[in-house]
Amino acid sequence: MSTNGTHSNGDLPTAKAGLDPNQGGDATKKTYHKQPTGLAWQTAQDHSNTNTLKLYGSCFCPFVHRIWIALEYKALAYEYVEVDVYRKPKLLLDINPRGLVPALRHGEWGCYESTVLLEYLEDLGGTPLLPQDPQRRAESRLWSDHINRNIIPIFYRYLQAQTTEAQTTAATDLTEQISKLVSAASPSGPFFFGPSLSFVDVQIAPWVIRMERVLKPYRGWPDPEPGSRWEKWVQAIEAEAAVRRTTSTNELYLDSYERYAENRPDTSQVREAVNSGRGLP
Ligand SMILES: N[C@@H](CCC(=O)N[C@@H](CS)C(=O)NCC(=O)O)C(=O)O
Repeated sequence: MSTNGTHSNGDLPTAKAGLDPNQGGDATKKTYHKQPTGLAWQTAQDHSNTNTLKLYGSCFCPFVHRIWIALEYKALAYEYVEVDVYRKPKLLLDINPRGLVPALRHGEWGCYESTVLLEYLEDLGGTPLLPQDPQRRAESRLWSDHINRNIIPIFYRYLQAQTTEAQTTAATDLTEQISKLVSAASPSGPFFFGPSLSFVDVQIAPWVIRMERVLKPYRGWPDPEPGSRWEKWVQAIEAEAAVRRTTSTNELYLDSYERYAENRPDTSQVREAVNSGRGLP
C-alpha cells in the first residue's frame, strides 16, 4: 500500500505528480487513457446507472473489451465502471487480489479472468454466443484455447520486440497462428461459425481491433490480403455493432500502446511476463 491509500503495481516506483509510472518521469511520453472515447464513451454513459451486474474495466484493455462486447451482444443489463488498473482501487482488489481487469461483480459475488467471465455471461442468458450442439461447443473452446495460447502472447511479443529480426520472427509466427485459426473457420463465414458473431469471434475481436490500430502503425502489420477469408472476417468484426459500440477512437489505442511498442519499464504485468518468457498473467 502506498500512502495515498492505493496499491502500487508491484515494484513500480511512485509516479511523479500527474505522471504515470510507465512515463518514466517524461511528460512527453504517451500513456494509457483513463476514460473511453468515441462510441465506447457513449456506451459507458448509457451504462453508468447502478446495476447489480457491474463490469470493472479499463478502456484500453483487450481482455475487458471481450466482456464488454459480450454484454452488449447479449443485451444484458449492466453497469460499466472505469478503473485505473495500475492504481488498483480497493473495489477491484476486493474482487481480484491479482489486481487485473476485467472483474465482474454480480450482487455480492465477484469473479475475474476474461475467459471465465465469458462462460459466466453465457450461463446468465441473453443472445447466446456458444452454439447448442455439444461438439460445436467443444470446438469453440478448442479454438478459444488456440487464441489464448498461441495468438495473444505473440501479439505482445511482436509489439514489444525492439529489433527488426525479432519483429520479423514474431510477424511470421503471428501470421502462421492466424492461418491455423482461419483454416478451422467456416469457409463462407464471415464469422468463425458462419453468419453471426460467436464465442471464438469475441475471444479474438479485441486483438483484431488492435492489429489495425496498434500493430499496423507501430510495426507495419499488413492489411489482410484482398479477397481473403481473413479480410472477410476482419471486416465482419469491425462492422459488428457490439464491437463498434465498445471501441474507442484510434488515438486511444495509439497512445495507450506506445509504452508496449517502446517496451518501456513499469508498463504492466503483461509486459513483464512477455519479457521474462512466462505465460501471460
Ligand atoms: N488473464 C487475464 C488478463 C487480464 C490483464 O492482463 N489485464 C491487464 C490490462 S489489459 C491488467 O489488468 N493489467 C494490470 C497490471 O498489469 O497490473 C484475463 O484474461 O482477464
